[in-house]
Amino acid sequence: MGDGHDALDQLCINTIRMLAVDGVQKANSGHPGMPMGAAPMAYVLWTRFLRHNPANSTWPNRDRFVLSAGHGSMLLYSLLHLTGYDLSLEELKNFRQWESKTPGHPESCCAPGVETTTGPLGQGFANGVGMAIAERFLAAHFNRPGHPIVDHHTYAIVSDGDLMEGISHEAASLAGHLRLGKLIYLYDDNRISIEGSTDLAFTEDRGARFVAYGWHVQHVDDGNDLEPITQAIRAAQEEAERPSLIVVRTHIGYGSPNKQDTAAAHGEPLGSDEVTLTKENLDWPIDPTFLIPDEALVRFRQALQEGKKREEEWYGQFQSYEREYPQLAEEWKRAVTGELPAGWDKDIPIFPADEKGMATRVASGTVINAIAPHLPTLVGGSADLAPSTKTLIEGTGDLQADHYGERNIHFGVREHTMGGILNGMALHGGVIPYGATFLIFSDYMRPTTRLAAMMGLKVTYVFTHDSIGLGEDGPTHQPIEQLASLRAIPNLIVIRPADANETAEAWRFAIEHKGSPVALALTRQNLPTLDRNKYAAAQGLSRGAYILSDSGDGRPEVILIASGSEVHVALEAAEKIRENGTSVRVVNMASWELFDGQGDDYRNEVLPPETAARVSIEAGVTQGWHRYIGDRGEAIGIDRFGASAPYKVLFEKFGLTADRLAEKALKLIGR
Ligand SMILES: Cc1ncc(C[n+]2csc(CCOP(=O)(O)OP(=O)(O)O)c2C)c(N)n1
Repeated sequence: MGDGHDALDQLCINTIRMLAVDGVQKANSGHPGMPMGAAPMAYVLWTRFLRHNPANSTWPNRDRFVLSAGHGSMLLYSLLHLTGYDLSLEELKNFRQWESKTPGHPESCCAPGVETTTGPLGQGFANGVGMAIAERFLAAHFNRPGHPIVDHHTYAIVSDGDLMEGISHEAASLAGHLRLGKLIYLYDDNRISIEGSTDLAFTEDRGARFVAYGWHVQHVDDGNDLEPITQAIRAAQEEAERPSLIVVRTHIGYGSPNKQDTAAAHGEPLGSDEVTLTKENLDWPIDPTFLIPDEALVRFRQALQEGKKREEEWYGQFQSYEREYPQLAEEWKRAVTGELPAGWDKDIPIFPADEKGMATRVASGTVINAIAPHLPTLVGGSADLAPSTKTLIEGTGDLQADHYGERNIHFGVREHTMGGILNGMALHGGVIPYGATFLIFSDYMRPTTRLAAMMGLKVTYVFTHDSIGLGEDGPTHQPIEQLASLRAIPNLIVIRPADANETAEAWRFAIEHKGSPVALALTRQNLPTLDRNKYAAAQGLSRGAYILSDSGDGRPEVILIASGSEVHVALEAAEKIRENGTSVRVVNMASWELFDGQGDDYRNEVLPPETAARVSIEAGVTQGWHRYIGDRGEAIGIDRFGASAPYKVLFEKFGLTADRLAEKALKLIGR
């Protein structure tokens, strides 16, 4: 053991280890090995560096800590309990049990101090990069000379699995490019994953890879030696220009005589015999379990006093900032609470009726630029498709190293990490993040979208080129099953507007909404801008589905239900059906999720149960539409991959035409 490693340190480290061992043993499932090996670095970080206040886990200028290797959750839970967060020892004993605050993997919902939900490897890595970007942006935007009100580090513990996953490669590349000097990752280099040694599949020089990405890389050869870990973190803090990776050689299951350095320590309890041997080996009492020696607790709980002092100091700084810059301070408070400034939407245009119309992606670009001046923390970008997704904010530059206060982020061709970064930005708070790509490539970011939904994050996705309507690029680029697959994600709101004014309403909703991400599906091709004197107002979109056009006495014989570009096909079909003397209703179903959230009365008003003759039309798989059209309904869609041809030809060939829709509808009612 090196300098700076006294008996109390050892006691504290073993306390973390044994809480993890006992927690996993009691739950009879979990991952003891990672916490046992990583306990010393976690201890050093949490007791010597991390600036946090366990009594207020939402203090905005706290350092962020991400346990990217979420399977080692007992490490985080132990640290949270020991340093005085509102997470009782009972909760640690309830690890992995129903309604405990200590689920199998850390979830942002549950215990204070869990900054993000991790478990799918690599996600936490990307989230940390997003947090660090948000920190730099907010610092550039709000700090004034002598008033660094935003000034914190983002730390993570990352594992072999994290570094194997592609998302971390993408995130590391961008973090290096952006020179995120306040990002400090400790790599738990234990060289074991589930199938055994990392030599089976992971043999590149990891450190060299990060050097090539532009990171500052240090090595600590003995993960039990506190002094070199301390020095490395200090050096990482001093490095302002590059993100830091500290490669710490550790031993999975450290202290377990038969399981240390083996995959057996990774994902199952040590077993009661081995727990006993381990405790003997580390000179730890076998009973009681969940033992926290008083001296260790006193040491850890110093975090409460230190945290209180730090937060008070910060608050003092903030008050003087507020005196000097009252307006900015107001803006800051709004940004961190997520409150919108009055009149933020006042410049959203009303698009005049126009047969030629515009693509909804173009309308979206116009709306972004109408709201951006009023929403100074609206920040976003695209995965190298901004000219196509129309997501650039005009009048502001590119967010780059040394220009962190600009609002256009270039994520590069890195959809997966874009999603993870957006999540990290939303988790950090203070910013309103959005990201854009083609709808087809939402597949590349699905794991991050799922986590955004799970965490209820306010993130907006701009997914353009939303159907075969993109034309000649062909089946690789034409979304077919993507709408259905996004709709399958719980707590994700998907909106597919039918014209420019609905696009404006969709953005209005996305900006005002809290508690779930919103995905906008937008067209490449022009769509007519509907005449709202003839058709119902675009505000109906906020209810998910609304009656756009109706004939007769409000008791239609047949209902056409459509989304996005196919709404126009439905309107044309309705004209044909009416010529026949049949009463027909066109329901614009822009968002299933919003419609499903309406009361029975409204839903029955829009889709009266007595009208069983219903036809849906959407340029994607028909899966799911029967929920709205019922057993007797017909769904028109595309249950195959697309094709390369001009888009009008494709709509014709795939049968997404007004004639076919009218014919099907009439046939349903026997005409
Ligand atoms: C994306 C993803 N794929 C697979 C898994 C399943 N899994 C959990 S831990 C793990 C191996 C992790 O090895 P490592 O990161 O080195 O953790 P350690 O063995 O050090 O605990 C795998 C494959 C996962 N959690 N996430």
